[in-house]
Amino acid sequence: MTKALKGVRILDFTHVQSGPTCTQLLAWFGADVIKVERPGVGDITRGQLQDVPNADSLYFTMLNHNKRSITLDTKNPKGKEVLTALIKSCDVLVENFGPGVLDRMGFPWEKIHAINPKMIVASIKGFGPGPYEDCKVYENVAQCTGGAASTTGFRDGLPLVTGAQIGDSGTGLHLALGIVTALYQRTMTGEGQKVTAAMQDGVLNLARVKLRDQQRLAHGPLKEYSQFGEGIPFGEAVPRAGNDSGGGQPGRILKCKGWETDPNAYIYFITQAPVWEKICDVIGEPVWKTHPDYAKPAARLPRLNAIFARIEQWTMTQTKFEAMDILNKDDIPCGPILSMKELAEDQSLRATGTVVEVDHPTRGKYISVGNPIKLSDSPTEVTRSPLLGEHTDEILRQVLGFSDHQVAEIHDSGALDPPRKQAAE
Ligand code: CAO
Repeated sequence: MTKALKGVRILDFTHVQSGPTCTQLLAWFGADVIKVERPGVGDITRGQLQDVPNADSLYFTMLNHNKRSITLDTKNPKGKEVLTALIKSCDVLVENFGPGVLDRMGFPWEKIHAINPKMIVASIKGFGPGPYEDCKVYENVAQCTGGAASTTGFRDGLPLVTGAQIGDSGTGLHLALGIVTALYQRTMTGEGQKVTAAMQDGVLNLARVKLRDQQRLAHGPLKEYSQFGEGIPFGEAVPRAGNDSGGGQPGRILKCKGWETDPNAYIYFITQAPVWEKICDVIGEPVWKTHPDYAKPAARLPRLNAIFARIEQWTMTQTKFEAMDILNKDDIPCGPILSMKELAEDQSLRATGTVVEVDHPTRGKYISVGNPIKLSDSPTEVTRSPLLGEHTDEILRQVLGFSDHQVAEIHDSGALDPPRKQAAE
């Protein structure tokens, strides 16, 4: 079966997490992704958080599946020639260098566009144009500057960052959409264009409901926030809402059987209005169906803490999975808090390819998250990440068409070797 992006070639200048998640998705959809890495070191994550000595880290392997790797010193004159040839033969250049790096390398947009007018140049930066545009940015910086941290956590506690990498992987996803959109537009215009996604913007986009609430504040308190029921006045900005639901239907994380010893024996429970009567039956409070303090959503709002305390009395009699089964029969929205261990062992996620086992020549077998986006006519087969420079000669010959003599010249130039200073360290 053919792949959706078959025939698209990506010049992958990405590193760390944000950019690599983007190009990994494109590779899973069938693009030929050529990852250009610094000779000797490669993507810095190869050596970060290493769990197996002398093997690429999981940090690297889990973000760089289905790619090929070429090492190239792009500051070496011959290296620049190779890079120019790569620009001519690729459709998209993706990069998440620090601000200005590509220009300093001698490849600003104007030059790339002149070399290959069809090339799409896609970039992730921490910030868009403005006061912070020159800053280098990592995940948690984006979470803090994009509105996620100020709205995550409990009202009386510190702002919190989330475990989900919404700054890095979230922005990678945004960029991937920008790239395929630009590729589609190119089929009509024949021209490349610049695609940029700033991490701050990506996080703000994902925190969109909180900007909604910021404006609602001007018209009165946010009644679905626990703080309203607790009689605590709202300030000028959207507060942290603990585990309240963002959708306007009250929701909380509640203890389940075993919570005393299992840190994940909890369930998310939403008291969605249309199923309120069923909730009353399940928890053994049928009188709440008609009682004026409980029957209507507005009446319940000031009593949410007491209501959820009563629901929790019931959830504590069930395991999170038993509660899920019982509640789902009545379409009561809920979800067990699943640990990474449970997700890693989940057979249904294995069956769909969302969790995959991959073999690697130096580290052996490991599991990874596969492609979460399923295309019926473009199935994803996850293959291992490349070793550093594993495909250098293959790319020089097969993709760029260099002769043996030219390849030897490139080797002799030092363009494929680590810069001398690093080699001496
Ligand atoms: N050959 C020669 N030089 C190379 C090279 C190659 N193949 N690949 C990279 N380099 C050089 C660059 O030219 C640059 O040199 P100069 O600074 O002298 O111009 C240098 O490597 C450093 O590049 P960098 O600024 O991208 O890397 P960094 O480690 O200093 O910063 C990061 C990392 C992530 C903070 C920065 O790249 C960044 O802000 N990126 C944009 C935002 C982003 O994606 N952040 C997410 C990171 S994941 O949490």
